[in-house]
Amino acid sequence: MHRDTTVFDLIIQEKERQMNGIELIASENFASNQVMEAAGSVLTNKYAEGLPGKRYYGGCEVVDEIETIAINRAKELFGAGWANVQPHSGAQANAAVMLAVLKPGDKILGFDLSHGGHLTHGSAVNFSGKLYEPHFYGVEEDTGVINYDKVEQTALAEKPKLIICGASAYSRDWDYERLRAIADQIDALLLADISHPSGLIARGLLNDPLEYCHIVTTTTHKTLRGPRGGLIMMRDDFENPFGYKNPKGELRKMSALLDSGVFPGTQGGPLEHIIAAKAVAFGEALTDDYMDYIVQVKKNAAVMAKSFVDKGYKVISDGTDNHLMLIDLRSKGLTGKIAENTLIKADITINKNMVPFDDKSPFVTSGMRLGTAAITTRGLVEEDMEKIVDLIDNVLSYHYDDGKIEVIKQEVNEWMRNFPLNK
Ligand code: DSN
Repeated sequence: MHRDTTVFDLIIQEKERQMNGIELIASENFASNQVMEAAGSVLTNKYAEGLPGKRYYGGCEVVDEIETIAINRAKELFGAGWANVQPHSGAQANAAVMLAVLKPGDKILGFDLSHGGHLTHGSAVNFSGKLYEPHFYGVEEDTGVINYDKVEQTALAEKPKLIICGASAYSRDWDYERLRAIADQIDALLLADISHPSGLIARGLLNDPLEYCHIVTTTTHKTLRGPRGGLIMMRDDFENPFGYKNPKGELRKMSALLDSGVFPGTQGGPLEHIIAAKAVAFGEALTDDYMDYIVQVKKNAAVMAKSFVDKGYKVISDGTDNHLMLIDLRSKGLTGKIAENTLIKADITINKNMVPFDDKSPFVTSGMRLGTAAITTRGLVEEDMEKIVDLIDNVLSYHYDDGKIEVIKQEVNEWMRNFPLNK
């Protein structure tokens, strides 16, 4: 068959881009070769609607085994009692949960997108804000940290059916115990979306949401370093508190509601090639090598945040507990848009991000978000974080000087060539 060089030349180009640059987008990582091999395997050819042992198609014996391994490894990794590995993404996982537990118009309470939350936690432009009635909590302007007393006040006043915790740009750990106590006062369910810090949570470096949250969702490709995808988990199954019954008139278990929220509720055939890649990634995340990696991710982020503070940058909440940080650039007279567009000229990739109480639009923003998951996979350690902050500070200080930025780009490219993407 004719080789499609049009597409494959571009894939080679993208690999070069990833090799040459310093990747600081907090939600990205470099999957291992065996994760990518599974994701690119013949399993893409198979239809397998349903669950292992209960499929709507023949020939599912092998994918049943693979999906069962993925489920069991996810449970072992997170200490979960139940897992569904089929969601195509974090957004799909959240859609399935909401379809399972909410009716259109029900109230939800989530972390404000402009304070670091996620689109699927109630944003007006997302299904979660269109189908349900969203309410929000945020951080304090002076500390950049969530005030749980205010979360409680809003929860008691609005009585949402679902409280959502978790974020895309919040660098502090979560008080799941307090949130559960709040949820219990109003008989709400508590959902934790741990998409960003799931790798740190899996290996015990942050509080454990499964101990207190009814349901936990995550992506599998951020700190977890697997293929792009989603996952839903519970520590313990329970009868749904909303009176949803099966055709026999029995109260439905939450696991049954969640399974049907994924399929047939929001998805068709599962991506068995991606599920195999998830199984491989969960296996990797259980190893000592991954433990060393994720500990280094956290150390690198702490050093990077401190280096920014030392150079006079305003890091929201003054530091980080996890792999990421959010920086308010207003004190430097810069916007997120300028920072993103200038740093990319030096092959340093970050993303512009709203900061809490931002006065700029989401297309401009006052902030930038950075994370250490990807560069740590490449083998960078604490002293390299100081060097990266120096490079970023130089680029931003001379953002008007293309000649100087070109010199920094050469330095970045030569330096990064020493580090493989992954092994
Ligand atoms: N787009 C992801 C992130 O960058 O955090 C969240 O969906």
